[in-house]
Amino acid sequence: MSATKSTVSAIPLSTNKHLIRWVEKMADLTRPAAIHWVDGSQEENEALCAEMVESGTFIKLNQDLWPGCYYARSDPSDVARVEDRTFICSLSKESAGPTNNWVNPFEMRRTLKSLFKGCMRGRTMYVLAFSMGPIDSPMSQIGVELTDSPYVVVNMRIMARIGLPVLREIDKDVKRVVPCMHSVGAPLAPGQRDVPWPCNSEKYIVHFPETREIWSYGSGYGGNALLGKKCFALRIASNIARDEGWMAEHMLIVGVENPAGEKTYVAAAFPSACGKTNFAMMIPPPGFEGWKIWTVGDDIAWIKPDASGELRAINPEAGFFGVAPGTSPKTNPNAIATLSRNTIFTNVAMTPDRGVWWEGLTAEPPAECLDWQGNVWTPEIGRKTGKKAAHPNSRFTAPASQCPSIDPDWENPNGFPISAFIFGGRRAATIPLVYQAFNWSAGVYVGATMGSETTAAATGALGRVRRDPMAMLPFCGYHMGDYFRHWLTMQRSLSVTPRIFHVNWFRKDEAGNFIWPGFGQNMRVLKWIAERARSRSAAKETPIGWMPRYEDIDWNGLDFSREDFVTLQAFDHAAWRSEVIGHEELFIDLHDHLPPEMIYERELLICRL
Ligand code: TSX
Ligand code: MN
Repeated sequence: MSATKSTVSAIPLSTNKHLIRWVEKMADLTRPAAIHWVDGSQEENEALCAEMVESGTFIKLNQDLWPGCYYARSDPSDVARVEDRTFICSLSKESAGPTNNWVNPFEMRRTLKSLFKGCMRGRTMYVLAFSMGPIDSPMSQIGVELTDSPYVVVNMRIMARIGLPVLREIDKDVKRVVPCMHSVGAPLAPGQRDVPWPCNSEKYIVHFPETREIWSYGSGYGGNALLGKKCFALRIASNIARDEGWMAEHMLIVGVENPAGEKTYVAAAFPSACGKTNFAMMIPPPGFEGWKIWTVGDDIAWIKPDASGELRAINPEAGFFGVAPGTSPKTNPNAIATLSRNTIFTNVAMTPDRGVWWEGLTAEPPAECLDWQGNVWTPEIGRKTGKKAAHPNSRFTAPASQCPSIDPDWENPNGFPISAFIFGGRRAATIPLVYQAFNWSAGVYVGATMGSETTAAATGALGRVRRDPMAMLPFCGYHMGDYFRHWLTMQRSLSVTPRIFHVNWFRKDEAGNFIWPGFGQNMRVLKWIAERARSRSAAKETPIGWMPRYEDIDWNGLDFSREDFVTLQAFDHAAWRSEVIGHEELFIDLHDHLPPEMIYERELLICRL
């Protein structure tokens, strides 16, 4: 026992001896000034928010306009996930694969131990128990995050189920708990003034797949700090899922309801900047009266075969951590309604009446506001300097329960039957609006070779295709080749395999204009997909898969010519030949773990071209 330990006081809110012992051990390592077991209550949440207003981390927004809403500005250096500082520390480098950063786990443990030594001095350590998935779901998983960030606690309260009900579950000692250590890495000396957004320039986001542990140091932002999301629900869960025969996917889940009240659930994976959240909350266009899109999730799906061999999916999250810029009453009215109250905004701009604003929210920018760094911003300053008012990766953290399109049964512990998988990408050329893969392994090939064109110069040459298999490249916690194999193997435990589709809302004509109106009009594509999954809609066979003919799409309420549709769906042999060569880029890196099916599917595709 250390001498300083007496300064740490807390009454554990759990009877679980392993948990209590681990908390003690970690407090001994990190030396917080206090320990706070998070109960998850509203009173506690209000107290934490008030404390953060006091410390300058939060600004309370105008409660008449934005009830229950708070605003945070991060440190300018801590604005996004840090992929080059993200590590998969499996015992062998081989099992992490070439697309993950790997460090020997014993070496990494030594590094982390010295980083975390005393790193919470002067701060409170919060013991944050959370459940990914409804607490009563057999598919959900439990974690405990020890964090010195109250910002993390209040965000996690929106994004996951937290506090007493989860601790009661841990007391039962039946589910394994994933330990998650988090520190902003900014200890306070006695009397030292805190900053609004403490963090450290040295960052580590570390996963130990075998022992199922997460250690995160130096960042307070999003996926780096809300450890239930990308770190647990994708990187660690993908390892658990592979071992246990299920799937942890970077996918939205929606239900498509037809006028007869029949619901078809689909899961969809898109790389970033494709409008995944917009698609998850889509409103059917005029002409689709009686049709409804129900949102189950916008980011992550845990998918498991049930006793009858049907895949069922839950959304492990309880909120949306959405990109703000581009979100508007035009592009996503359901998101705007969701974030109208009880929402945390990070790195957006603030208007003089203590409201929020971001690029794209309104057609006209406010005459003046404070940008995401707190500096005065006007449209003229924006024009002259190119500076954005909101950071491009600014976020809203909003409760899923507030979404007007949330499925009434979204917390069903048994999840929803998945009839189709959709893969997508942002592609100006070559890739048609929609096609259906011939079968499961052809579909896995489609997912494994999907890619998107870069939209920001910072992420590489503009317009270059970056391969992002199943949108999992930054999130798969093991070898990508083994991940494709797991997808292929899943077929054996299924009585019916979901149909697999590929979509591209972003094809352009020769003049550089988008051919497809997108947004709500995507409903027409989704209807064709949902009916294909029920073997109701027709299609024609092409070298790349099944495609709708003009007459297979419901055009009610939209004036879209047969000619434009032909352009949108055009299949070009020469372009597809270079496309297949592009597929090789990632496959070469993965070659020694690449399932033979991927080679065979590629060969079959080449033969058909
Ligand atoms: O989210 C988008 N979706 C999916 C919606 C359900 N976006 C925004 C992407 C940025 C994250 C889209 N942008 C979509 C789309 O389907 N399509 C486009 C391209 C596009 C942009 C503007 C128009 C049309 C297409 N404007 C007009 O037609 C007026
Ligand atoms: Mn995501």
